[in-house]
Amino acid sequence: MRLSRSFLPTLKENPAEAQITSHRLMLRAGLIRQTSAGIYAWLPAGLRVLRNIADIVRAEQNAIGAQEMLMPTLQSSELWKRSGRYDAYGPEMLRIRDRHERDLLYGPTNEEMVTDLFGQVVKSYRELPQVLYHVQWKFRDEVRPRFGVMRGREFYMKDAYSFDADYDAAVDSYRRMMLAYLRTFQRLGVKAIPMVADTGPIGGELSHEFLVLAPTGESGVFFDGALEEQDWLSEPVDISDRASLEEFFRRMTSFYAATDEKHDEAQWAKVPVERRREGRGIEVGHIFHFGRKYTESMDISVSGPDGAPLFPEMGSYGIGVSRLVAAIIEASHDDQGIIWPETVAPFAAVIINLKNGDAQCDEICERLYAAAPDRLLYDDRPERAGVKFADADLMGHPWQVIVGPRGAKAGIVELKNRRSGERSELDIDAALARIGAGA
Ligand code: 5CA
Repeated sequence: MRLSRSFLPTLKENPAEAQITSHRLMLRAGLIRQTSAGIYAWLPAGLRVLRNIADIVRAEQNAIGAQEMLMPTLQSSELWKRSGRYDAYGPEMLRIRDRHERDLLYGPTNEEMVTDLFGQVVKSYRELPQVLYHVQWKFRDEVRPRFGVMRGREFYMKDAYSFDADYDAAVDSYRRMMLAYLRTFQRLGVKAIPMVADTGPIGGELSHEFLVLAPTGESGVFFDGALEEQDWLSEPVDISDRASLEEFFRRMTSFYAATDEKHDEAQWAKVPVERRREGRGIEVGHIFHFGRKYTESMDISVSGPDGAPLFPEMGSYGIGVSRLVAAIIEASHDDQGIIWPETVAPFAAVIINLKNGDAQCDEICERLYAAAPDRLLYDDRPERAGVKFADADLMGHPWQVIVGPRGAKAGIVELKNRRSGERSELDIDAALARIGAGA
């Protein structure tokens, strides 16, 4: 993308309405704009980040055998009356009436709809397990939407639902999902700590929240620092083997981690002092096992081994995709701006032309840009170098390729790493190779 022609409105000043760093930086870096309270438009750079996150989430869901589908945002009130949640959900649910006076709602979550669809399709226990997911907009009419997309009214969520024949198989599904979550967050470049949680209005008995540490987090958290050091991507788990899943889960839950609601001083005292981590956390994911709550209340069964109706055991598994954009920024920024992890960055690098109109600078920039126009941002604006540097730091591209007249003569560019600040001088091909845009 050429910055001179892009819809990428950076701001020099801090917007008055933003109280926390991520909200300020998302507005200043031109990622989002508010369109009404708690509702945001995603501008081109913001949408790229949102998509990158969703794609990593999808890859790890697919890796454990979950199947992607897409359910609509609007749901019939009838579905929710069947589970008994239509009234129970209260004023957070946005209720809508169509021209035929039928009651609809904008989905805050999809347990009812997915259970109904499952019931229409799956008839025998032999077809289990089934794990279905979608990545879709949700609406919750929060009393106090705040902190930008961190607590929005409309937000983007990945929600998955598992259906199993019995409790043990449902626990296997839960553990597979736990592994997928740990791998997802690691790939996103955030340390999200799994903590035992309350199940709230979703219901159920087994539940974990995933929290990213940040001073503006809404929950107090206590955990064993060893959890931050684990490499879940190389954890040897055979996801088709119950004993292997159990061993993984035992190891993971052997480290202490709890939110303030579930904190236990006696257990905490057993964590070595130098490994105790205390702070605040942002919830970026939440997984639940709730058994037959929906299959029974909605009367959805399959035929069991003995021919009798079998009500599948369910779990649901959410990741706040739009909230993650903010959470990643809370965890990865400095005074100059955002520092994107390479896996989610909107652009792999920005090319900074220090002297627009200089034949050699222009030529080298064009050559660099042509290598991967879809993944590079070319700052071709007729601005001062200082403005370009400040915007590059603000937007947080992992690499800056700086092209000035002196180096250009010799075919050399300067490469700056946003995170480490390290600079090196390289020829064009070496620079492209380093930023992952080489031939
Ligand atoms: N049905 C279950 C799991 S699929 C469910 O809805 N879980 S949840 O309520 O915990 O939401 C899942 C995730 O969505 C949360 O962990 C959080 O990251 C995100 N989320 C929830 N409410 C909001 C909100 N108002 N703004 C942004 N993200 C939100």
